[in-house]
Amino acid sequence: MIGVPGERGPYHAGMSTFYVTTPIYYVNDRPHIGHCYTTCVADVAARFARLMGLETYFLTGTDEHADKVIAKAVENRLTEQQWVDQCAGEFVRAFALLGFSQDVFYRTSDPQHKALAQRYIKKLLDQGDVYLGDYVGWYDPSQDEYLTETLAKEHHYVSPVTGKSLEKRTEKNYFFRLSKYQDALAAHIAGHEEFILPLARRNEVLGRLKDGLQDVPVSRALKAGESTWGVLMPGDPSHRVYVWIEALCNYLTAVDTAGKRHLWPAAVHLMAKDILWFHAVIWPAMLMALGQGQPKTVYAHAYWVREGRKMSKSLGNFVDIDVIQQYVGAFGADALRYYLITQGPQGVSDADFSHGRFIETYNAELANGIGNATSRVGNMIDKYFGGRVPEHGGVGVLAGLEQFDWPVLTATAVRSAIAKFGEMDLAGATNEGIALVRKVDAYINATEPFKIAKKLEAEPGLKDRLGAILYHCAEALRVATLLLTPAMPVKMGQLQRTWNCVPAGGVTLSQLADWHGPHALVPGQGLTKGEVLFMRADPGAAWPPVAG
Ligand code: ME8
Repeated sequence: MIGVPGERGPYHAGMSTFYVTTPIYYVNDRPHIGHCYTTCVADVAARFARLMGLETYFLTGTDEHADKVIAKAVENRLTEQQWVDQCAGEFVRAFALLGFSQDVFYRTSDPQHKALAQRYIKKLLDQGDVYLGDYVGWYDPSQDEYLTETLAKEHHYVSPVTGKSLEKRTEKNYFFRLSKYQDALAAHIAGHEEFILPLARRNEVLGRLKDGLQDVPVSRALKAGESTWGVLMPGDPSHRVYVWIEALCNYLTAVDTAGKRHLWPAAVHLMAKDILWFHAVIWPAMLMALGQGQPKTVYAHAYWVREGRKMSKSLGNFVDIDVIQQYVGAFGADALRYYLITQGPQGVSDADFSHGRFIETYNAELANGIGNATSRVGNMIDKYFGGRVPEHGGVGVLAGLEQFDWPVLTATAVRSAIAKFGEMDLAGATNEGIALVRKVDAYINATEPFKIAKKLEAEPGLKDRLGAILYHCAEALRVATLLLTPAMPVKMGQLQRTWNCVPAGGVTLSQLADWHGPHALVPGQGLTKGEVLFMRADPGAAWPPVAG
């Protein structure tokens, strides 16, 4: 929860476009849960934004020009392009497994990106924001980046990531005049509380800014015979644009076309804390130099760790695409998406990917939660009302149940979910749907429709009350499915089809959810009970599943 006045996130009433991005991932790694997580958060945000009626554009993709790519291509006897095509394909496959709805899978080897990135750098050169100078620094070959003297010293001159020695290098380099933008950046961050989220991260960035900004190198000299893979420095083909600088440009190059320019500035750049500095300081300064608007929010989440330990290559404990495939195969993509969104490292604390926790969440909130509630209500409507939505009941039918004011309860849940979406609290927004399901459970416990049904033969007059109770349950669950759709589009779509309440296109969430509105369940319309949404999982079952 953000406790400061002002705007609290990237969404605000009155906005019409919503451009959401993930980092573009290095192609050399196989896709893993970290990449899928950020992209899942972006997907849920994009789906909420579409439900809000916003013109939404969701970008994810791959960063294909790192030096490591050249080495890997050589090692695999492929051209760079063949190698990146192959690796990018793995990301596309992983994202399809999880049902992500990106509008573009953008790749920096795309000619549009390369041409526009070069055009931006040329503009910076022409106006003196990029200049040629001498660079002496500590280079981390494993990460393809330079460390500042302070940072290199702090890490005893070895890579903070791999522990391998750093190399002291002097190079003729082009620099970006980052120092020039120090005050403007500090003012922008100070003036926009929603610019860096979560707030604790914003404070970290502000703290680091106070140490002062140095100009940053934006190119690397090519050695004789070295591959020219990447984006070359405009007017000086002996230099390649440093991959980070070029990669950041992707967010703008992707939409810097006649049909898409109106999508800029982006609503939100999503990433983990590792690359916040690039997104919250270097990129905004570049945008200032380019005369472009600032993204509304830069949101840095924390990390997934696995069973309490950092995921790393040396531990070989990544939840990688194969593991992801096992979860999707056994529980469905939506179950994994739900787990990622509600149990993931949004905010500042790391989250543990634990199989036990997955099963616990799955059973409590999906199988015994939305799955059970919809199945109970669907079965009773099928059995006692011939599969037709019952009447909602006239005055007095629900006497004694006034504390369950469903029109108010559902409207409050929707408002609160929208507010949480607005501050990028997608777990909170999704939980509003589950909280509504819990209220329906409490209502069923309080009204005991099963018991009423048993008395029907003796007291047929009770049928109106039973019908009204079930109408209220079903309608509240319909609203819950709307709030759960961004996280679980497949399962909620399945339920909406069997319940005959597939949301009409072009209608906003608030309109769809309106209890008294035209999208509410209509008495008399067919409501079939459908298949079990989420089969209960056996917590004692062997995992991973044994093949065959
Ligand atoms: O940094 N937990 O690419 P990258 C959560 N190409 N998220 C994680 C994670 C974890 N354990 N591990 C990775 C790059 N991520 C550059 C980006 S953008 C212009 C260039 C996610 O492949 C998270 O989003 O190393 C993190 O920021 C990103 O993967 C890093 O991806």
